Amino acid sequence: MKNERFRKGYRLILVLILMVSVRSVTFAAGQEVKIGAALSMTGAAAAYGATQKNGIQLASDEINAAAGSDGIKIVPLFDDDASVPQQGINVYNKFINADRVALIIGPTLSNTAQVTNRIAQQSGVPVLAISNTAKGITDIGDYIFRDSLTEAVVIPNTIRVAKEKLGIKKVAILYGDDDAFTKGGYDAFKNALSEAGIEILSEMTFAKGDRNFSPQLTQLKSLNPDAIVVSALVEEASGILSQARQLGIPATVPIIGGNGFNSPALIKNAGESAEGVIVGAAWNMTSTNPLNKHFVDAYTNRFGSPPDQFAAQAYAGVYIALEAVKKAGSADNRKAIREAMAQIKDFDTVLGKFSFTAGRDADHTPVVQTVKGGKFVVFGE
Ligand code: 1QQ
Repeated sequence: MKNERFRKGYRLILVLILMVSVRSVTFAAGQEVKIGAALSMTGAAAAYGATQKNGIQLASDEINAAAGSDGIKIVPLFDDDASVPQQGINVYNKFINADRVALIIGPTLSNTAQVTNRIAQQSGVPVLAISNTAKGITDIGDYIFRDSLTEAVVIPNTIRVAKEKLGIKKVAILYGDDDAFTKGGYDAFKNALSEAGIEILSEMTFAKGDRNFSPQLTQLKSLNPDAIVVSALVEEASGILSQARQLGIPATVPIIGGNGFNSPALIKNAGESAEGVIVGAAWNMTSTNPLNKHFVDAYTNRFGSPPDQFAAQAYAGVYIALEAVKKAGSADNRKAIREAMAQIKDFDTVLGKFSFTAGRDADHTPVVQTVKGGKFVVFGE
């Protein structure tokens, strides 16, 4: 009798342990999860914000239509960070205190993130960056994650491939010295170039909003570099490409860019002058990963033009956020969502199998692209 009771009690404890450890929490049907999306819809980074918004909208609508995701309904709240830190702060404060979001995706620029993310960290609100590639963003604290590969990871690979394929020996660098991303990209290029034994003939700067790059390009042309390395956001990058060719720097001198080049806006703005550009990326349109074809087709059908890397990282970001919410078993417990996010491993996304590093950065293989016939195509890996 005593034994029987013991056995029953034992079984009950086992079942309880199982229930807690499996955590197959189901949400009430239609349980809303508010995600704040701070994106650059205007200003210097507006070209990126537009496709990021599309990626987030598409993923959210797919999740909500499927309704199979434990009943979760994603409610994306979009707001414009205007590509400047102060507006990013306003948007973050609204998301955190008024909307009471479960987590925040964005802001678009590292330059804004390095300020806004401190607010989220202090408030205990998880942030999933989808396009910040500068050093130090996730070092702000343990609530800060990113699915965007850092320039420190991508650029050495770009330089290695460019050197192997083009035999580059000497370059000139042109970079924006007033932005966390363009400056960080410059640092990463400089390190990678010296590690690769490539000579730097000259380093020149510009500022966000500059339109005339002929003083720098004229000087640069006289140095006869094998390639020009540019760390810039897309508006300035487009001007540099067009003016370099107008000033007679031949197409045989390729321009190597950083993450800011990964937008179709570059090709649209610079036209012919964008041909032959070389840029490292976190994603390629023709990636054979099984989720990618669906994503590219669904995005193209809905928005009338194919996605870019920023759309892919945004789309992946929503699914990563959903996975964290599901694992946390809560639609609004920010601490539990943070903890679940840190556990994400080998999760299938359009970026490939996704895991965070111990430092909450993205961890997958970059690709090197070139522009050919008005399109980004794989240059090497
Ligand atoms: C950053 C970037 C930009 C190009 C994002 C759009 O990589 O600011 O970190």
